[in-house]
Amino acid sequence: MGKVAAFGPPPPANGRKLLETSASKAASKGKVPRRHRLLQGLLHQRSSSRPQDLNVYARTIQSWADRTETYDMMDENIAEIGGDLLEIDEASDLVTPVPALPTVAEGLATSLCALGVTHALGVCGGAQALLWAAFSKHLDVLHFRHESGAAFAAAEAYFTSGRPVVAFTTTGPGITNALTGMLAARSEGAKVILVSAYASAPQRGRGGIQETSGYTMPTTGLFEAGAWFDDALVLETPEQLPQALRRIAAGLRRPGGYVAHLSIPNAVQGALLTQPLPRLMARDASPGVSAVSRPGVNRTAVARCVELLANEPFAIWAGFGAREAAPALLELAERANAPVMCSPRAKGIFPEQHPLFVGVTGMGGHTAAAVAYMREHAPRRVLVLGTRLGEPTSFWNPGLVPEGGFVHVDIDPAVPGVAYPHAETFAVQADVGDFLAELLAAWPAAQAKPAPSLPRPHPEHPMAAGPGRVRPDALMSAIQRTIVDRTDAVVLAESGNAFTWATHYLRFAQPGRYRVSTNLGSMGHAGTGVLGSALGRAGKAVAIVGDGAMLMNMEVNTAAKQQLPVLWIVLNDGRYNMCYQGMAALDMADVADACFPPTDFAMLARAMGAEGVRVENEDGLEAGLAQALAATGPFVLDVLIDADRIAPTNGRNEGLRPARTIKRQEGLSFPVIAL
Ligand SMILES: Cc1ncc(C[n+]2csc(CCOP(=O)(O)OP(=O)(O)O)c2C)c(N)n1
Ligand SMILES: [Mg+2]
Repeated sequence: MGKVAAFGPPPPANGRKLLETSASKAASKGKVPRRHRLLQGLLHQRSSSRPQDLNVYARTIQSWADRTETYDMMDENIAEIGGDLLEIDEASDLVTPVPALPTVAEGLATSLCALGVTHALGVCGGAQALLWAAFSKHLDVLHFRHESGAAFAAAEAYFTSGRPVVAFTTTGPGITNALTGMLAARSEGAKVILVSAYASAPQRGRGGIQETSGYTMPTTGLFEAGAWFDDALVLETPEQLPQALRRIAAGLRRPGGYVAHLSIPNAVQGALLTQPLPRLMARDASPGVSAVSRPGVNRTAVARCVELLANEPFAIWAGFGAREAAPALLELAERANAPVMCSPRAKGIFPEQHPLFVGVTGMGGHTAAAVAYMREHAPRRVLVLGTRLGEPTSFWNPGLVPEGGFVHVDIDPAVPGVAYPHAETFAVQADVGDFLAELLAAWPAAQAKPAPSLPRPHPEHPMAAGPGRVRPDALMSAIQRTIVDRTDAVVLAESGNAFTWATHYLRFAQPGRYRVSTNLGSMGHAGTGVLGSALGRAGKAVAIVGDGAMLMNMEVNTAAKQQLPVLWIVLNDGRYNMCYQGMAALDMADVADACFPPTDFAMLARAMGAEGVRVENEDGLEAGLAQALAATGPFVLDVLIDADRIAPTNGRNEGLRPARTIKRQEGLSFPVIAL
């Protein structure tokens, strides 16, 4: 018994014809039925065999059929060729086609499917034709206009769907284009598998089109695990695929993010698998189900946390890593009357309207309110849950370090203590949800400390429509009323003034409603990632973006093709305004030009197959938003905003001042940010 594998598209008509002619010739010459059936068996393979192979088989068989004297030899030879293709039952003389083993591309596509992937987002190219075809058969493939947009969208689709997502590219520029989005996926903690094409071994170094190899591109980092990817591999033979899949399954099972790169030479994409692939299932890649997914919670550490926290007032500082633990976080805060502050990415994990909410720290947040709380209420310790306390969250502000230091819980043991190396830190490695469950179980029933009275951190929204262009704060107020409070749409805010206005003004009451990338903070992330958000939740997603970012990476045409329910709200000010205002704050606005010609985004949207409306003043805001929300497909709301209204960057520009002008605090190796 032998096997033959499937290989790409069905054979061309001439291959099929030859086979059919051979079969009928053999039959007409009165050959034994077994041979006829062998030929029919080969015919059965036609939909799954490589065209060139079929042609060879067909010609060989035809020549045998024409020469009856080679009849006995034919038996042997057919067995030799057909033995690979067919199962022959000697007793009954029955011949059946062996189920074909797939190609690498096919095997990869079906395995990714089995691991829970449903979507592949990318841009096509000749070198990944077989991958593209295989993905198209087994996954929902969405073509983007730029690979980075595809990768940003893949990351965001992960966050709204909880499923790993494939990003795919061709060789060379396809891979390099995807890198920013992949870096964002990694820094955000998404699960994205990049599948790309690589030059076939015999062609490397010979000047191939878009050659992708060590001769033309850096291999370190791109095709090896490191700072770009958790796992990266060039698949040199089909035999490596099972191992690669096992690695991917293990990576997907990890708590937190996982970003892999599998690059496949085109000869290997079409190569037949020589053994069946391991049978994978979505649960092999699910951190929720797998026994090895998360470290357990150390009870001794929990007991120590109770000692450190329960006897004196403490505050909680929640990050994105706490997003699946919102109910437990609320319970702990309310049982202990512990005030809660959060990182920008954690908005909504603790309800922002709650009386115990101190404010958002960091980029665009309410750092002044948080520092005032720390000064006036002087909690003994701060329980940090799932944030690395990096610059976008803390600005490394010493005013946020409590007297007794941090109790810092993170799934990543490398996180605690790093942002504030001088602060006393009790580190606990655990999933935040698992930790809180144990902590609540061990929490003393004794009377909680009285709840402090805290001012509301969010500024009042301007209600009355002002004259002239739209004030960004008035826009946020309208977005709050029409989108945040009245729909369940996911809102993404783009790097630029957009994310400072949104983080500062919008108020969320649930996790999963607000997305912002603050660490990598790449322009283009929200404006293109929003397609993934909509795709992943099969519902409305809204991106608040600057005009500069919108011009940098635009996927309106992609959304139009798919009729995705995406709404872009463009802060149209004809400037890289965050940079403009930043330079002005540093007294350098007159030496550096951050302006660009005005753009009509409503017209641009219509030109690309989406709907578009321009709002020129605050009177038109509500109607514009209502129209935008009513749209079932992509919609661009082009809002002419007042560019001179200073965005709430909150200390960021101070951090950029030349070092000599910044106060230094003894014992700290970083500049103190003035508030
Ligand atoms: C890829 C990338 N390049 C450059 C930057 C630096 N940067 C941050 S905000 C900004 C200007 C954003 O302009 P725009 O999108 O128009 O938003 P605005 O601040 O004007 O609202 C720039 C250039 C960045 N964050 N990402
Ligand atoms: Mg702008």
